[in-house]
Order: sequence, then structure tokens, then C-alpha cells
Amino acid sequence: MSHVAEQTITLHRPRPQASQTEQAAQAGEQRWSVDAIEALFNLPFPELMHRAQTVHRENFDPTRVEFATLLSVKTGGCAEDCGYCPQAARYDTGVEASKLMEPAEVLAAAQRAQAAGATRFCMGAAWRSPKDRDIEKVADLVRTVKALGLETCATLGMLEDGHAQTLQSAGLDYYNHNLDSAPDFYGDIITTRDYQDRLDTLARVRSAGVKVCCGGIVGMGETRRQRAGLVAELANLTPYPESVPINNLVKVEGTPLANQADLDPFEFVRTIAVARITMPTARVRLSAGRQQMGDGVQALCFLAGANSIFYGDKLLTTGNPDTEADVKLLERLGMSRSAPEVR
Ligand code: SAM
Ligand code: DTB
Ligand code: SF4
Repeated sequence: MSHVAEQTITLHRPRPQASQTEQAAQAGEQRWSVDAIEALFNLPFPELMHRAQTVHRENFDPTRVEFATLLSVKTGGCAEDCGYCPQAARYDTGVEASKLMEPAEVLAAAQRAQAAGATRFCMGAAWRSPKDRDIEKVADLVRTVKALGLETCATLGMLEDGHAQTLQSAGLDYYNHNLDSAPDFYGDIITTRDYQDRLDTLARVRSAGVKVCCGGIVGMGETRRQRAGLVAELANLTPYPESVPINNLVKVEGTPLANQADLDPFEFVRTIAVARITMPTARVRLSAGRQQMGDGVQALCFLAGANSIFYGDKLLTTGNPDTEADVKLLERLGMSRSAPEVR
């Protein structure tokens, strides 16, 4: 069969019909049931990937990936007991607690990230909840980073009334606050706060006009139905988050989840695909866990609709592929970095 004939056949093959649920999702008006999302997870892999790709291509250039760089501006010593986290003070993980970084240090890191090709810069702090004076200091950091022309993001824990507004006035574009798991699994992982606390902070962020970056972690011992439950919570936020980081658990010695069994990598890819289908216009970020993943699985994640990565050799306290490896991976796939978003 000639190449042209093959192409003709491909082009004339009927596109999979988006279900009514998927069509409503595209219009942003759907409430997803956990059953409907679990049904997506249960699809044969080729069918799931085809649906995810169809949605992805309707909303994005599938060859482009956003580069976001992370910086831990205040590391360790956190009072919370998140079972996955190397920064919780109560676990002996070797992470040393530090004070909030000075603006000059953050500026230098943001300049390096920008020179390496990042378009978004995310500052993370290991706080349960920042105090008013912390927010003032982070607002200074936001102004510093924003002045470079980078998109700004911060993840500082639970916010009180007025905090999100102060950050918004300083130029904060996104606030990262993850739901992390399904509601019925949350208490197995974290006991020092509850799901409603997370939802309350997300509501404050939204009402301050800051865009929402909200996702979760898979591979913590949850069931497939619980992965569907997490995606349902994210997709049913109104509106759903602009950015959705999907983290694969990084197992850190000293944390309660250090010896958790590996998740089947295809299940991780499925989670990306389901996030793409249910949140069609979101940036779905292939987040923690890339260093352990291998190039093949990462490529599948891009095919499943991931279009953002954390870029730089460190996440907050753990490793990430180095920048050269990421640039090379995209080159090998004939893909490239997204230009900064126009606003
Ligand atoms: N303290 C703030 C909070 O919890 O929202 C901000 C920083 S916290 C480290 C940000 C996110 O990092 C968590 O919500 C979780 O999704 C992710 N994370 C932390 N440790 C991780 C790990 N070992 N593997 C994968 N993701 C992790
Ligand atoms: C997110 O969802 N993942 C990032 C970012 N948001 C802040 C953090 C990943 C942390 C992985 C463990 C660490 O490096 O400490
Ligand atoms: Fe603290 Fe955030 Fe780590 Fe939980 S995930 S222990 S809140 S830094």
C-alpha cells in the first residue's frame, strides 16, 4: 500500500464520537460522576488514548510543551503529616529546614530558569499556612519574578482571607494547591487537615482572581476508583483548574510511603489521559516522578495529553531530569517548548 493511500485511509476513518458527557466537558458545563470517569479509566488503552488525543488536538498544538521551573523558597520543617512529603518535620528524611529565601537569591534563580527556557516560575514553601508577614515577603518575591516577564506561581499551603488578594495585587498568576487524592483516601495519607480545608483555600484563590493550579499524586496505594474520584473532584471544580499537575509518587526514605509498591506506568498514563478528556483546556502537567519514569512513558504521557513539565534538575527537594535531557527528549520527539502565553 502506498504512503498516500495509507494517509487517505487514515483521514477517512471516522473520528470517535465524543460522548455527551465529553461534549459537555468541552463546553465547561459538565459535572462528572465518579462512575463516568472510572468508565474512561476502564477503556481499552488504544481507545482511551485516541479519545484523549482527539480532545488534546481540539484545544492545543500537540507538539508543544510548557516549561515551568520550581524553586523551594522555604524548605522543610513543616508541621503537617502528609505521608508522601520529605518536608514534614516529623519524618526523618534528611531534609534540613531553612528560612524564607531573600529576593536577590530568588531573582538569580528565576533569571537562570528564564535563560534556560522556562516560561513559568513556581515558588514553593513548606508551610501549613503562611502568616500575614510571610505573605508580605512572598508578595515581594512575586513582584521580583513577575518583573522579569515570567508567569508566576506560588504554593504556600492554606491561605486565610485576604492572602490571595495580596498575592494577586503583587502579580501572582497561579496558586498551586493540590487536592492530592480522592476524598475517601485523604485521611489515609494526611490527618492534620481535611479535604474541606483544601477546597476552602481553592475558593479563596478563585475569588481573588488568581488562576488555579490543582492536581494530585498517584501511586500512593489508592484504587483505580479513587484515582477516578480525584479526577472527578478536579473536573467538577467550577471552573476546573487552569493547570493540573499529575504527580507520580516520589518515594522518599523516612516518609510513611517510602516502601509503597510501584504503580503500573500505564495506569499513570491513563490518569493523564482521563485528566485531559475531563479538563479539555487545562494545562495538564506531567509533574513529580519523571526521573524514575523513563523516556518511553514520558512520551506516552505527551500522547495522552500532557502539555507541561517541571523543568530544571530539582523539584522542591528531590531530583528531576536535567534540562539538557529534557531538551533532547523533546527534540527526539519532534516537539518543542511552548511560547509564553499571551495575555
Ligand atoms: N505546603 C504546601 C502544600 O502542601 O500545599 C506546598 C508545597 S507541597 C510540597 C506541594 C505538593 O507537592 C503537594 O501537594 C504534593 O502534591 C507534592 N508532593 C510533595 N511530596 C511529593 C512526593 N514525594 N511525590 C510526589 N509529589 C509530592
Ligand atoms: C506539584 O503538584 N508538584 C510540585 C509542585 N506542585 C509544587 C512539587 C513536587 C514535589 C516532589 C517532592 C519534592 O521534590 O520535595
Ligand atoms: Fe507540608 Fe506541603 Fe509537605 Fe504537606 S506537602 S508536609 S503541607 S510541605
